[in-house]
Amino acid sequence: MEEQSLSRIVESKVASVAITDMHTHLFPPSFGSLQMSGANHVLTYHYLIAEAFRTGATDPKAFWKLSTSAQADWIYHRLFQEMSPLSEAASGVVEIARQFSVNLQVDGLLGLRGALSEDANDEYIDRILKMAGVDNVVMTNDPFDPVERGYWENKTPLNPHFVPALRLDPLVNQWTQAASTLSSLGYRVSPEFQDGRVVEVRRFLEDWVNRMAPVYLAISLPDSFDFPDLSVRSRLLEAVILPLCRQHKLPLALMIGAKRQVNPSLGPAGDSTGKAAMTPLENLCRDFPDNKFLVSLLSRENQHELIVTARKFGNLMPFGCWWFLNTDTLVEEIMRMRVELIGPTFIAQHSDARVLEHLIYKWARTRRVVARVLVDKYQKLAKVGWTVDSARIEADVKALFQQNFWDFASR
Ligand code: HDL
Ligand code: ZN
Repeated sequence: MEEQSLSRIVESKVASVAITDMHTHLFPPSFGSLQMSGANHVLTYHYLIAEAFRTGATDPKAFWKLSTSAQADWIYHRLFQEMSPLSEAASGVVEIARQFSVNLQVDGLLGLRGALSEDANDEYIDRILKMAGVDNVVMTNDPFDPVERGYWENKTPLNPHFVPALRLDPLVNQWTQAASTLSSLGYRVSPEFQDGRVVEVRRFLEDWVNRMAPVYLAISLPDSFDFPDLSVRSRLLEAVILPLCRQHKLPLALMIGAKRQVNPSLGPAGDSTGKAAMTPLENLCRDFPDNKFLVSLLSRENQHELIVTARKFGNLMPFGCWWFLNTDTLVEEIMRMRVELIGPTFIAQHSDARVLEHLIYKWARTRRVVARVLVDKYQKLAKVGWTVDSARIEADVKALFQQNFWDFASR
């Protein structure tokens, strides 16, 4: 197949592949107050808040007192009117606007507010998913959030495109507060973690696995994460979480390297990144061979060693270019490293979208970058006489954007 048609086929397969977005913070319309969409939420994405605060000119306390609409106005003024929206997140807003035939430079924020919808219904959801080419979004479901807990306890119906994932950060990272929440919910645990009460923590998790039917369990971990050690976290992992995942054949997603609240005045924008050690991950993958680990690391400096570790352990599935890594430059760098070291055996990306319309630019970008890398790799193969047909390219692309995830989850 000559070079031109090869790249045309690769580009069209990547452009058309239906995506499973395996980590987002999105919610269906039935989860009311938790569902985020519309121009004000697009503009007050915490990525843009952090960037706008860099321009100075406001006291964080004053900003947080503003309405979402006033916050959006200020961010728009600082990042779009007083400078060019060159960053990944700012240019993403321009790309969202264009998909809605809004020319921000002419129609302004008012035009975007008129085109997007803050009160998304299932029809709007379907429209955006179609624009982004996404057929499933995996949520981040936190039973320790009283608002979200209420929706689950009331058996709130789920739009079928939304897939639950049970997130356990409070249990694993803030045991003392989690223990008092569990006690208030009728689970007999105490702030001093006693191995004897492990059964009650297990009962709590079993209840939520039955209530949510999650596709995986997930925890984010600091850059300082160690395992094994004498921490409550290690004991919960070993005595409760890993056995439960094995029994239900559920992967455990480990998102490692988040340094929470390095600047609390920025609120949700106040987290940063730190390089994690790989030994804890090696210990987990080696000592728990019947557990499946979906892994994403936040530090760019961890990416190469994560892929090497994935070469050592088939029960480690690297996924996505997380948060500060979701930029054209770093997605390309990480995609190339992964293909070159482990072939098409990983999960190319997740959006981490918090606002529905974010899906549009995040996936358009990823598709463009992944297509560029794959064209290069297939052309290199062709130069040494290996030919691929359209069906094989389609299968490789589908593996990277959804099949590797579902196969790993159901393994
Ligand atoms: O812990 C996480 O799941 C992170 O993705 C955080 O939610 C982070 O604030 C984020 O939105 N990253 O994109
Ligand atoms: Zn996230």
